[in-house]
Amino acid sequence: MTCPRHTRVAIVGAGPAGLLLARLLHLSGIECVVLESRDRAYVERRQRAGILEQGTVDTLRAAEVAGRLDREAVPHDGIELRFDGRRHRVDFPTLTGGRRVWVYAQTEVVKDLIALQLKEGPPLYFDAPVHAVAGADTDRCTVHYTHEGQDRTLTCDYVVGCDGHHGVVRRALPAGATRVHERTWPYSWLGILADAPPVYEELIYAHSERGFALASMRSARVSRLYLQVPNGEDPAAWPDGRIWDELDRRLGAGPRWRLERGPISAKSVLPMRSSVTEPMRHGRILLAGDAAHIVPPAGAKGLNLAAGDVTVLATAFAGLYGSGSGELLEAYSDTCLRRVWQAERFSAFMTTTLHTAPGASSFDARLQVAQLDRIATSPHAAAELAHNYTGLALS
Ligand code: RFL
Ligand code: PHB
Repeated sequence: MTCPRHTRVAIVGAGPAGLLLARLLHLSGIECVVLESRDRAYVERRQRAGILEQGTVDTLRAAEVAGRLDREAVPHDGIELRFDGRRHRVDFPTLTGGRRVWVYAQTEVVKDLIALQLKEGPPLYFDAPVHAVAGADTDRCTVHYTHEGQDRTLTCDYVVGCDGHHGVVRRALPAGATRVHERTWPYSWLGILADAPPVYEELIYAHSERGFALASMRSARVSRLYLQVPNGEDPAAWPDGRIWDELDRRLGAGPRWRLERGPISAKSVLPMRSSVTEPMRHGRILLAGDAAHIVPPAGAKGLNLAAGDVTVLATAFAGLYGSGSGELLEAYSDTCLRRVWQAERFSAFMTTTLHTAPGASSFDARLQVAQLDRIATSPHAAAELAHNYTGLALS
């Protein structure tokens, strides 16, 4: 296969950030190439996020990749909080003037974007790991990668690192060019995918003395469920029966109600980190999505932030290559970081409010319940949650 030797924008990584950026650039007539280290099947199978903000859906529609999403995604107008033996529903449209979220798995977004890109372009190479990037401070960048057993190079005007939290592009930036702010959380999630109908029509976020639980879904027949577990937990310590029993307890099952059980098709432990790299650009190298920042998943923000970054970036490149104005590209990092820090703040709030930290006292637990009670009884507190969950209207 002949691979291009030069392009305008080289995109490293075919997760949601890289694929959506490629699609948006393609629609603006800006030449780009996507290089992905894994194979297509692996990228399409990776189980991750499940909630799309309205702004993300709007971007996918503008990118003309929302045909299946518009048929299959399920709008959600609220979430349920369970705590202290109580249930409280947070109604998004009432509290936010009409905003909502959509249940449509990241795997499906990725499949839709890949199918379209392989049909219409721009070039997308799987099994093409990038191992070095050079030239951030020069007038041209070089990307070194391997494909079909051969070492290759791609020169370009700009490189965008959409290669996730463990990617290579961030590490290619000169020492001292960026600063990383981070926090490791003292607990993880055990996530499962089960062939069982969702327990409830909306997501349930449950606080309990035994730790946090989340009941989400992928379809009318497939549930996605999470349990807080200690860091370093081995999934093998959680046979299926133990998982269902624990979910029942944390979600407040009683004599008249318990989860409908089914075969578990995937089981893994996800550590949690918050991290932001500032700035998100140095010279000709830019970072987007998880390559620049990660959030703990309780706020459902990771994928939505990635979509937000590349929307800003695509508009900036359109300005540069269309009218020759680099103003938006200059502002890229600052524009994104404002929204990123709001998402970090909200994700940290959801995490600390809902999880039981090791060594937490009964005082800590009562404070959490008081916080949740405040959301349940104050429209202002509920609106703050609803606005953040559905996505803040920041440019
Ligand atoms: P991705 O999806 O990690 O994609 C990065 C892509 O880059 C490729 N890559 C390389 N390609 C070429 N050369 C290299 N040297 C490369 N190194 C890496 C990778 O193979 C991959 O295809 O990042 P992106 O596009 O920024 O998208 C971000 C989202 O994936 C992420 O924010 C969310 O999925 C976060 N996240 C979750 N968010 C939620 O809102 N809810 C969740 O339940 C949830 N679960 C998760 C998650 C993230 C996880 N990771 C990253 C560990 C579960 C996991 C396991
Ligand atoms: C999911 O469906 O995977 C999901 C939903 C909401 C979250 C995290 C994960 O906050």
